[in-house]
Amino acid sequence: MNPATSLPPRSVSRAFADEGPRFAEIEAKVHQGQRLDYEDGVFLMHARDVHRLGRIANEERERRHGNDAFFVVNRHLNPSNFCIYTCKFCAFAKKAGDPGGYRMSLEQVRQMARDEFEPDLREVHIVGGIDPKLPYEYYVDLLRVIKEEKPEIHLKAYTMIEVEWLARIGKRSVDAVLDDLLDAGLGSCPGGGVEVLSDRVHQELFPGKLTADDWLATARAVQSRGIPMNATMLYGHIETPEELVRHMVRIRELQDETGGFLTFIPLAFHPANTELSHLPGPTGILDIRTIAVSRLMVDNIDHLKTYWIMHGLGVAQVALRYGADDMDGTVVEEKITHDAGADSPLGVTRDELIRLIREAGREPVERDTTYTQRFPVPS
Ligand code: V47
Repeated sequence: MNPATSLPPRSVSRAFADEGPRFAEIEAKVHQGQRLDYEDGVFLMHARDVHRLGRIANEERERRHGNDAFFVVNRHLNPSNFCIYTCKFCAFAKKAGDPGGYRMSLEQVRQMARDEFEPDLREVHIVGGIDPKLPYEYYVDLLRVIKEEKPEIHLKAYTMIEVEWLARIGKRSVDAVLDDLLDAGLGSCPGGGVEVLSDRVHQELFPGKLTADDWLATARAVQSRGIPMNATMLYGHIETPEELVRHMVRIRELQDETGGFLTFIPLAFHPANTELSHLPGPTGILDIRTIAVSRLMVDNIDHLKTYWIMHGLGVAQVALRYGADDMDGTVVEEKITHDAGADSPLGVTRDELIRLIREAGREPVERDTTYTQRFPVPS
């Protein structure tokens, strides 16, 4: 027999021939614009031919965004690391008396905005611990202080965990909290705090924090006020592939209802200095698989972010060819992942992001937070 004639079609690996028919079904659905179902997602989370999965995700990514790869010139601000919650995956949170605990005064925030914010900064990403010592007014005034110093900067501030906490300590409805935050300059909300929408994982890793239903209800309230937000998904710890697919489906269901999510962001768990430090953390293949499956399953959120702080710069470059279209930003000073052992840099320059994106064969596009404006990048 001529070995050449017995080869499977080009780029379909012989080693994974048993997966061929199922992949072909999924490919046909994607090409026809049909929604993948939960079982499709579970198949893809287990499929051995990650390259074929990536090729389908990449086609879908290029259909939506061509060769563009987005980034934002931003920085992170974590006003306090004191937190009432004890989440097993977290190395950032401190209790009173712990070494390394800090809380910024509003005057320190003002000084930082005045003296340290870069001239081309477009976004500040603000998230902190649930600090029992900070009053309601601090959260509102913190936004106001930054806006007084730098009115043009977009404030992406406070997860659903913080929004719900503010309603509690402020003795107000979530809607009234949002009124105050909007009045002080809130532009959008980051997607953290959701972790995995699974009661089992919630019970095991972050009991006491918002349940899946409560996170979704708070997100619904935020989005129905017209506030754009993101959704994250923390993977690579004790969750099962099925739980990740269920998370994607639940986020997608809310997006069908509201349309308010801008970006979906899979976050790679870092175990060091956490109660889960015995776990190995995600592998490169799980990173790439999760990106690709997210692109295909979360079909109604336009953007998919590879958060290079957690993926590392190398995996983030590869992710841009496996479904991701956004590399987040310059970040400047990251604490949550670096407290948990990340070996990525604390931040990168705009020029470095542009270089990394170009090296991945993509066209860098500097964006604002909501993807409504694009800014020229040097050629
Ligand atoms: O909610 C905590 C996660 C999140 C660890 O909206 C950990 O644009 C890995 O939400 N290993 C905060 N992850 C970060 C976040 C985020 C990041 C970038 C962009 C956006 C956005 C949002 O980090 C937390 C939690 O899920 N996290 N500890 C850890 N050890």
